[in-house]
Amino acid sequence: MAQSTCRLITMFVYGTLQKGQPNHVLMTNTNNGEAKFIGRGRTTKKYPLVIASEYNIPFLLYKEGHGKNIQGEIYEVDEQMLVKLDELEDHPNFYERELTTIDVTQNAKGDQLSTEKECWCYFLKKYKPRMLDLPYLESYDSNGDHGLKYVESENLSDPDCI
Ligand code: PCA
Repeated sequence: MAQSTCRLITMFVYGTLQKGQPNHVLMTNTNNGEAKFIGRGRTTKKYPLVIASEYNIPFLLYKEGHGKNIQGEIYEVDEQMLVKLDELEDHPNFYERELTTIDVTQNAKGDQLSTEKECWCYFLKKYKPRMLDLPYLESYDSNGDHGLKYVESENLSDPDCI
């Protein structure tokens, strides 16, 4: 089958899937399909990005207009990779994948750009209201000075974990 017949999906990742973060390896493992880095950007809308649960998981709360314009990375992924990502994030039970507009600020080479793109992104919709009281980040780094390093776990979809 010719590669060019595969449908590519544009993803915006802001958490543990980014380069240098604990789940990025999933995107570089070619057994999972293809993920091509196409640049960096930030959400045109503001959202609360918080770290929560005993596993220190980054969550983008589905509450437009609150929080910050969130920085992240943009990838084109094939359908096989999309299935893997949805499995990891437990879409649609835990995170829910939605389209949102991204201001693309850099291409893959690091050249400055200014263009908008509709990208898929994982949001937490069923959050507890008290999560809105946590500090709002603009970008995520597991080793950031918040001190809340990500803890690997199989229990993402346990509703008690948040
Ligand atoms: N992984 C996804 C959503 C949050 C997370 O840790 C991401 O990096 O975008």
